[in-house]
Amino acid sequence: MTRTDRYYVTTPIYYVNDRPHIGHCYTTLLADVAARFMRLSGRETFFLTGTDEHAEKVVAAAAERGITPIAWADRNAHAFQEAFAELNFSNDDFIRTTEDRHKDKVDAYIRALKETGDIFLGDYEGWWDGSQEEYVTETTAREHDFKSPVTGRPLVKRTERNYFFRLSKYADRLLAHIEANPHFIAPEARRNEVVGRIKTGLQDVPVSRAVDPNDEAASWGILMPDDPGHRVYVWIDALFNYLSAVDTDDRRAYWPADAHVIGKDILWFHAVIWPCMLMAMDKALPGCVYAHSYWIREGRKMSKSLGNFLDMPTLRGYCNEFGVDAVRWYLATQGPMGATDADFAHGRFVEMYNADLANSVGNAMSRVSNMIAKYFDGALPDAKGVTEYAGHDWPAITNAAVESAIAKMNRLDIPGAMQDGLSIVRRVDGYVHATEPFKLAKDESRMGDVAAILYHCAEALRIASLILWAAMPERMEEAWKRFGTPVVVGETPLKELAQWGRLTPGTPIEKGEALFPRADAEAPEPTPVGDPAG
Ligand code: ME8
Repeated sequence: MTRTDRYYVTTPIYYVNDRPHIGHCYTTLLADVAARFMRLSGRETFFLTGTDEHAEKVVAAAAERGITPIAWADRNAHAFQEAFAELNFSNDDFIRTTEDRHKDKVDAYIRALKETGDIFLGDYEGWWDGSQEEYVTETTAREHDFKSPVTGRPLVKRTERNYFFRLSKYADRLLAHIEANPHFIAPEARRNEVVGRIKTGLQDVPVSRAVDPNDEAASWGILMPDDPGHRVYVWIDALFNYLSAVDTDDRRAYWPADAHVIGKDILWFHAVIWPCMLMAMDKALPGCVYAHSYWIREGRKMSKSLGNFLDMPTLRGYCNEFGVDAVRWYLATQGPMGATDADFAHGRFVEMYNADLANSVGNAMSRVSNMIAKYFDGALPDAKGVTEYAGHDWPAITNAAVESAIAKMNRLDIPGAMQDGLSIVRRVDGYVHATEPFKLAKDESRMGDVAAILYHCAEALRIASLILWAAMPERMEEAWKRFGTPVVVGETPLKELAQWGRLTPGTPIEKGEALFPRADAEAPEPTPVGDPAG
């Protein structure tokens, strides 16, 4: 099997101290849409997400509650798993950094890097941001008045004897790689930021923290091989997850990952430190590090201090009211995939729901099935080989949309690919409007035209539904059922499934309830469902 037949996509592994919120769900949704699309395309796909559990604050949070760190981590990792199941994510695995399968690999990777001299012991002095568990550069510290750029808490000067990774050694190779692979860091604005910063010079980075072996907290994490006085820095531990999860005989062929989908906050680790570590380990680099921007809420930044994160109870409220697929659609198509942030605003949600789903996809599907019910007793009519009518060359139209969606998904342009699906639906609307089958049906001699028109509409909508399925699996599977064309994902590749003419005349077409009932633009925001803390 060649590389292009496989697809490996990852999300960040999330800090287990937080409750899942829209940000975690968004990144994981993007990876889910990509994974689903690739599976449908016929690629052998592996989609990984998980939790990052060895942070110092996990020990503190557990102690506050009088439970063990692992009990606290279990509880919260479970909350992420549940949230992701509610949103119908299709991850193939969920890695937790506290699992032996991860810890054992990290130990082996670090040993190998010590062996080659890429990890060595040295002294480090810097500004420590305790709230983020990371050092910030002298420049950043000054710019933020020696306070954390994220939480505003004071930075402290710390000196440590640490193990370091020889990042400086790889700067030139990394720059050359970024130049030779224009999509390696996306979107482009992010790539330019990273390149600019690399050019100012790369310093070796600490990869361990000194610990007191007698301190109970020290046992939380992965100890440096052969040196119990040091623990692997949580960020280094976490980055290895992308490799450790597939570093087994049955999964090894998935490496390198095709895409690491992340938020802009963690770009440096993914676009600079991680690729250099991979070079040091003599491993191939991922195809793309895609760093999206942030969701904000009704025009305001979401933050822990403001306590206004759009949380699971709120998202669940939307899912209950509009359906899981409507929430997935809004996030996937209106989200901050580019270099600017996106606003989650209730008014906008309802507007897009009505425009894209109720009035377009749902309306076109019910209109066409209603006419088939009325004029052909619910059995799909025969177009008798006519594929071009009233200036619409349907095989060409649908083929172009599918080709375009595939090309866009290959560079993770998810909103663009979804618009390709929607564009077919809009063409169907325009076609019905232009040809007026409901008027032609009044004339018995024109029933052949009506049959051709309705076959074209149903077939075009079937092909649109294949593209839209990645974002809206549940509703599109319902559409497949109604059109009598259930799809076993991965069995027949998308290009073949999307060939014109696969719908068989005579197939019963079910009417059913509206796929996306129209929403009242004046109705208030849905009531949150469930306990925000639990
Ligand atoms: O950083 N909008 O974990 P984390 C969109 N454990 N996405 C958002 C967001 C927002 N407002 N807020 C957060 C960590 N995110 C580390 C990662 S990976 C080896 C280790 C998303 O729980 C976004 O994907 O803080 C961001 O990168 C991620 O949550 C940070 O999750």
